[in-house]
Amino acid sequence: MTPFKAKLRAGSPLLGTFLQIPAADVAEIVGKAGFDCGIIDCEHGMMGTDGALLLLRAAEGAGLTTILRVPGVDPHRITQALDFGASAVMVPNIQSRQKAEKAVAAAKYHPGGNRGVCPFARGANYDSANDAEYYLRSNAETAVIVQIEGKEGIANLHEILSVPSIDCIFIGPFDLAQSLGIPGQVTSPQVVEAMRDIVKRAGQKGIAVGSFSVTPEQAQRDIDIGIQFLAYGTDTMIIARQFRAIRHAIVRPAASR
Ligand code: 3PY
Ligand code: MG
Repeated sequence: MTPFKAKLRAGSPLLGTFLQIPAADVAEIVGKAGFDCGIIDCEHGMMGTDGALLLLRAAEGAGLTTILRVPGVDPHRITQALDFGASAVMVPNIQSRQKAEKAVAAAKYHPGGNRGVCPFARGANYDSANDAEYYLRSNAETAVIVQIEGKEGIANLHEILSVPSIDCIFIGPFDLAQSLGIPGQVTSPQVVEAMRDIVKRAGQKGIAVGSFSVTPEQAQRDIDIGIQFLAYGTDTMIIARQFRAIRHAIVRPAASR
């Protein structure tokens, strides 16, 4: 399975979705539907660590590249995500250079950081103790995605972008809209302008940008403004919308009495 970083480097737009339901079947369904990647969401939703591991295994079997979103800038959770075997870690709400550095340090072995070492973890192929290349290979292959989703992160974007080993900036339009004082208004000109600015500034540093969309029109607009990594909805959203659409589409006669 191609790691997220390699897919990103290939340059074409990537399609993913957030996986919040701790059922292996969903990861398989998404993989077999031909999506590029699944973001196992341990920030929101109902995903515990056991569920995350289950999904990682199922996703791999279905050819779906995995990203694990941790709940925050927690070095233990970041290390654990990579030890589990996720090919990328996504860290929410990065507001400063220090937080970005902390995230990267937890994801990279020396000399790129101080990631906790266990050469017997799943992500280390269960035994890399005698593999001298393991540390460098892992540093080179695993991706770090940091989320910019607030005014503070935008204000400090220049410094955040200068932290080595950040592979992708992921915009969180819902948190961003809230931070701009317009919660829920993810397609408002203010949010879109902020997104354009992030894409432009990250592009100047050669860093790819991803974002979250909840309608095909929004996803198309994201492509138009230069978003390379499209995360379309969550599994919960897609299932809920389909069930509701079917309920509305089937016209049932009213009861006769
Ligand atoms: C947001 O919109 O805030 C996100 O983090 C998307 O997952
Ligand atoms: Mg968010």
